[in-house]
Amino acid sequence: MSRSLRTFSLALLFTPSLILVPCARAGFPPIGNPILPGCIRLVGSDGVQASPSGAFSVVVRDLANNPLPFVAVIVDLSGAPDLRLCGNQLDASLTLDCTNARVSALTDANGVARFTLLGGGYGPPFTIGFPAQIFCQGFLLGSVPVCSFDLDGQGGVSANDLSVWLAEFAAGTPYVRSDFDCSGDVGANDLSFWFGAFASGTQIGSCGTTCP
Ligand SMILES: [Ca+2]
Ligand SMILES: [Ca+2]
Repeated sequence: MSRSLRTFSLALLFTPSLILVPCARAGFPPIGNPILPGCIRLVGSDGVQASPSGAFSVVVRDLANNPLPFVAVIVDLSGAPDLRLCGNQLDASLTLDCTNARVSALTDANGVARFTLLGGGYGPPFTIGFPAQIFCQGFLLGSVPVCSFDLDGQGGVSANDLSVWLAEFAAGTPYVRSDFDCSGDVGANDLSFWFGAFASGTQIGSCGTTCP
C-alpha cells in the first residue's frame, strides 16, 4: 500500500462519522413489540410478602422481535398522585426510586421483567386514564391504568376501603384507582374484584412507610 493510500485509510478509520456500530447493538432501541400488562394493581401484603394478585410482567423486544435480556424496565407512577408506593417493596429484585415514584426490574434471559408493586391510595381521588408509564432504555414502551384495593392506604384491604370505593363509584367519574377490572369505568364488576381481594386475606397490611 502506498504511503498516501495508507494515510487516507487511516483518516477514514478515525473520522467520527464513520465509526461503525457493533452488530451486537443493532437491535436497539427496544421499541419493537413489547408486551405490557392491561393494567397495574397495587397490592398490600401479609406482612411478609406482597399479595400475588398484583403480579404482572413486561416483555421487551427489539425491532427484530428478539427479546432483550438484562435491561432495566422502569414503571413510573408519578402520574397518579392519588396513589403511593410503599417505601419497602419486600422484593430484593426490584429497585425503588421513592422520590420519583418509580420501580425498576431487570429483564431475564427471555426479555421478561416481573413486578408486584406494594402501594395504596392517598388522599382524594384525582387520576383518570392511563397514568402508569413503562420505560426501557429511556424509551416509553406504553402507558397503562393503575389501581389499588387499599384505597385509604391504611389497615390493609378492609371495610373503609369499601366505603371509599362506594363514594368514588357514586361520584360518576371513572377514577382509575377504583377501576379494578381495568375496564375504563367504575362499576359492579370492580366491586366483585374488591371482594375477591378482601376475601383472599393476602392484603391485610398496608405500607409500613409510604413514598412521598
Ligand atoms: Ca385500607
Ligand atoms: Ca371497571
